Amino acid sequence: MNLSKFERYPLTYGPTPIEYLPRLTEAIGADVEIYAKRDDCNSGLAMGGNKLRKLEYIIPDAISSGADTLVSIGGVQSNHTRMVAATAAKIGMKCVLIQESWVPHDDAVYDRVGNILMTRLMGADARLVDEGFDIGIRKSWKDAMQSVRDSGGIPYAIPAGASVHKFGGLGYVGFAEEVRAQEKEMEIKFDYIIVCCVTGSTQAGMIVGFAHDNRADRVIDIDGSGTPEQLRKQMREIVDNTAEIVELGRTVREDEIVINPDYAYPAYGVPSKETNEAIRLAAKTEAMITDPVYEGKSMQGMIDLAKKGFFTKGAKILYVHLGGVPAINGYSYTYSNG
Ligand code: 5PA
Repeated sequence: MNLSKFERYPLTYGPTPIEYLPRLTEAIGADVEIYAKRDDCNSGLAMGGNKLRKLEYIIPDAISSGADTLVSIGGVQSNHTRMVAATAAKIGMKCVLIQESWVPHDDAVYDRVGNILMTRLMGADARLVDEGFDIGIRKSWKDAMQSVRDSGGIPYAIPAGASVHKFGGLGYVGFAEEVRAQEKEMEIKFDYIIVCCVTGSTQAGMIVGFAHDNRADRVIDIDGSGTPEQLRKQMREIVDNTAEIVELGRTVREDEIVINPDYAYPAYGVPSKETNEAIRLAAKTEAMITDPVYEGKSMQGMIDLAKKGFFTKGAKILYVHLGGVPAINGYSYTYSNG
C-alpha cells in the first residue's frame, strides 16, 4: 500500500489524541473498554473535524487546477461546508456553497447559528436552497459551478462530504496508518472501531487502511443517513477506487463493509430520544460533546451494542469522534434542560 506518493496540503495539527474514557466505560457497565480518537480536535481551522483529513489530499489538486473558487454542497448545518469555507479562507480562494434543507427540523435560529454562522463569517457565499436530503450529485451544485464560470471565475468541485472525489478516501487511509502507529506506542490493539458515516468516504478510507492488516470488518459504521443502501453503493465505489489508487493489492470483500442501519431513526439530522440520552451520558461522564446529527448517533449505537453484548468480552473499542459539535446550536430547545 502506498499513500505517501500523494501530495498532502497540511490543514490539521498532525496525529489526533487517543484517550481512555473511564467514566463512560463504567457508566455503560458492559465488559468492554471505551477509548476515543479525537478527530474533533484536529485543527485550529474553524473547530476542525473529519473533512480536513480528506481535504488535505484534495487541495493540492485544486491548487494545481488553477481554480480560484471552491464549490461544495451540504445541509444548512453542514460541517463539511464549514470546513470547505475554512480551507478556502486559509489558502486564499473564494468559496461558493449550496446549503440544502436536508434536515426536517424547525428551530428559529437553525440557519443563523453554529456551522452556517462560521461559514458566513469566513467569507463564503452560502446559498440556501430548498431541496431535501440526498448524498449524490445534485443539480443545484452543478448550477453553482456554472454560476462561478459565468462570473469569470474558475470553480473547483468538491462533492458532498468530499466523498465521491477521486482522492476523497485517502485521508482516512492515513487515519488507519496513524492508529496503527499509536497502537504500537500505547502497546494495545483495538478490537473494534466505531464511526458514523453519511456520505461514505470516512469509513471507506478506514476500510482500505485497515484492510492492510486484515481488520476492515472491525470498523463498524453506525449509519446516520437513513439511506443505508445508497450509502453502501457509494461506499463500495469509494472503497474500490481508493484501494486501486493506493495499491492495496486486493479487492475488499463485501463482508468487510459493515454498516449498521439501526440508529439513524427517525431521520437524518433528527435525534431520537435514545440519541439524546447517549449525548447526555457522554457529556456528563466525560465532558465529551457529541451532536444530534452524527456523533450522537454513533455514541448511541456503541452504547446499545455494548449493552446488548455485541462486542467480545474485554474488547477495546475505539470511538472515533469526527467533530460536528457546532450544529448543536441549532437544537437549543431540545437541550434547554440539559
Ligand atoms: C459527517 C459528515 P462521511 O460523510 O464521510 O460519511 O462522514 C460522516 C460524518 N461525523 C460524521 C460528522 C461530524 C460529519 O460532519 N458530514 C456531512 C456534512 O455535510 O457535514 C457530509 C455530510
